[in-house]
Parts: sequence; structure tokens; C-alpha cells
Amino acid sequence: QQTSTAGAKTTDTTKKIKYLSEPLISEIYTADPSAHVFNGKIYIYPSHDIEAGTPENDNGDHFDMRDYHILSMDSVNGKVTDHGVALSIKDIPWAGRQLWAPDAAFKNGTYYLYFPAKDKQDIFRIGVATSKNPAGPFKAEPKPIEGSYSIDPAVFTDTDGNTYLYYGGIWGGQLQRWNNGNYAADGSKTDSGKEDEPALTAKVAKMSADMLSFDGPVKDVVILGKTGKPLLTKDHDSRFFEGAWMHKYNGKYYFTYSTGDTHFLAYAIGDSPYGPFIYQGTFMEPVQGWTTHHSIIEQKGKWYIYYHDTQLSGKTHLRNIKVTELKHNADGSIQLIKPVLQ
Ligand code: FUB
Repeated sequence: QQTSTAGAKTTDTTKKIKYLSEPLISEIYTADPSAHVFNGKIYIYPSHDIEAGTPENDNGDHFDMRDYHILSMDSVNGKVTDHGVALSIKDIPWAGRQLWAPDAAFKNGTYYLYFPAKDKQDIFRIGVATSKNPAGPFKAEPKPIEGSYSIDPAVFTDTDGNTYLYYGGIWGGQLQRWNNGNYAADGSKTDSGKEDEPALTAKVAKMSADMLSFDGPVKDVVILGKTGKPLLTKDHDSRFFEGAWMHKYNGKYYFTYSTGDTHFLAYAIGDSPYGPFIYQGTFMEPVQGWTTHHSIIEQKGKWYIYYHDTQLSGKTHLRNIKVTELKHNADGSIQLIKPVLQ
């Protein structure tokens, strides 16, 4: 049996699992796939999982990644090319450890790689690196984005050309330790601890024209239940934990995310990139492994979800990315995806 972090989900590895889809690449471990179509080709910006030998804990110290590899494919389920090391922690002047889930964008003739890493004080910040090539190599800016913190950046460019950065994660992602721009190193290890109060949630900031800084204040991504009241800390099956993503479908904004300790992918719909968003439900059941993290893109008229599980290793910190189709129903709801068939 494999047991992951506390609060934990246990996977019975003695049972033969049947999966909805197969790993896209098995030469290296990959996770947290952020997919984009650039120049008609699919580029995937994943975390690069390694066996660093760091003991497992609720902080996620065992996710001790040191570089990024970018992958590309001409079509979904086509041949996957690994473009090698695109950015290494030793070339990020401000970073201390743990290169977690990245994302990328294209603007001004430049590709931007957004990535979280702990700084030398062990506080997660979000950095940006640039390249003229979607597959890198990328050159990191000397400092993290001013005013940034926590993890899991997801960048979304709206049809009007404005770009927004969504980010944040509780527990190991440290969101619960921030209050009015101040970080409490001795703060809660999990969440706010205030069960009946509105849950901590993701952040959103508009990006400046040069894509290197926030343009204006960072806002909360407000997620309301169907009764119009914010989701609460105790709503573990529905409240935001980490792994934000944004896609626009039929003029509506779909904010999707992981519920973390309950292992669901959930969605909430709004009329603006800032929200508020109304919680709709789960759209993907738990994968094998503790973490669940995704991206959603349209390619050639179909929608796809890129995600990860632990099929290749059976270990929660050595993950492999996958892709499957995602379907919107006529009423705008998302069809439930079951990543494990039995
Ligand atoms: O890969 C490290 C962390 O695990 C990510 O930042 C989270 O979203 C989770 O997938």
C-alpha cells in the first residue's frame, strides 16, 4: 500500500487499476501540465518531478523539483518531444528550492514562463522568465514579480487582449500565512482554521503590458455557493485548495481548481475574469496519487484536459501527465470525468 500525506488518501496498489488514458511520456516524471497552442502546435509546461530523497510531509517538501522541461506535440496523442532543460533553479538568482507548477503565455513577440519557487527565506514567490522560443531556453528575471506570493500561477489572456494571473494554494502553498502583505512563518500549516468563515481562495491580478508585473491590486477569486454565500473553510469537497485554471466558453468564465485534501477538480462559472464565480460542482473524480492538477485548452474545435496521476511510479511525488477530452453540455455544465475506470 502507498500512503501519502496526512489527511490522506490511500491507494491500494495490490488492485489492478484501469485508467481512462495513458501517460504522455515515460522517460521523465512530469506533473501539473499547463497546455497551450502556440503556432498551431501543442506545448506543455509541466513540473519535472524527481526522486530528490526529501522526506514526505504535509508541506510538500518531497516535491523538490530543480528544473523545467517543456514538451510539445503536433496533435493530441501525437509523438511527444521533450525539449530538454528550459530553466534550471541554479539560473534563477532569487530562488532557493522547489520549482512547482508553471504556466506560460505569448505576447509582444515573447514567450513568458511563470513559475513558483521558494526564495532564500523559504517563502514561495512567483517568478517570470522569457524566451523567443515557446520551448525555451528561458531567462529568469532577477527578482520575483513584485507583490507575488504562494504557488500555481495560471495565466489567461482574454479575447480583449487583457492578461490575468491566477495563483495560490493553501497548506504547502503557504496562502494561509499571508495577511495584508505580511507573511507569518509560524502561521497555520493548513488553512485559516476558521471552519465557519469564508474559505481562503485563489488570487487574481491583471498583468501589466510588459507581462512582468501586476497592474493594479491583487483580488480574491470569490467563489459563491448556489445560495449566493461564499464557500466556507469547512467545505472541503468544494472550496479552493490549489491548481487554478481559467478558460472561456460561450462567453462565460470557467474558474477550475483542485480541492486538495478531498482530491476533486471543481468548477465555478462567472461573467468576468475577476468573478464572482458560482460553484457548479466536481468535474473530475480523484486521480491515483494525492495531488490533482490540470489545464484545459481548445484545439481544433474540441476541448481537452491535461492532468496527472501516479500510474508509472505509484509514488505521490513521481507523477506522469495525461490528456483526455473534456465535454461541455448544452447548458454549459461540464461532463464528469472518471480518470480511474475501476
Ligand atoms: O507539483 C507541486 C504541487 O503539487 C503543485 O504546485 C500543486 O498544484 C500540486 O500538484
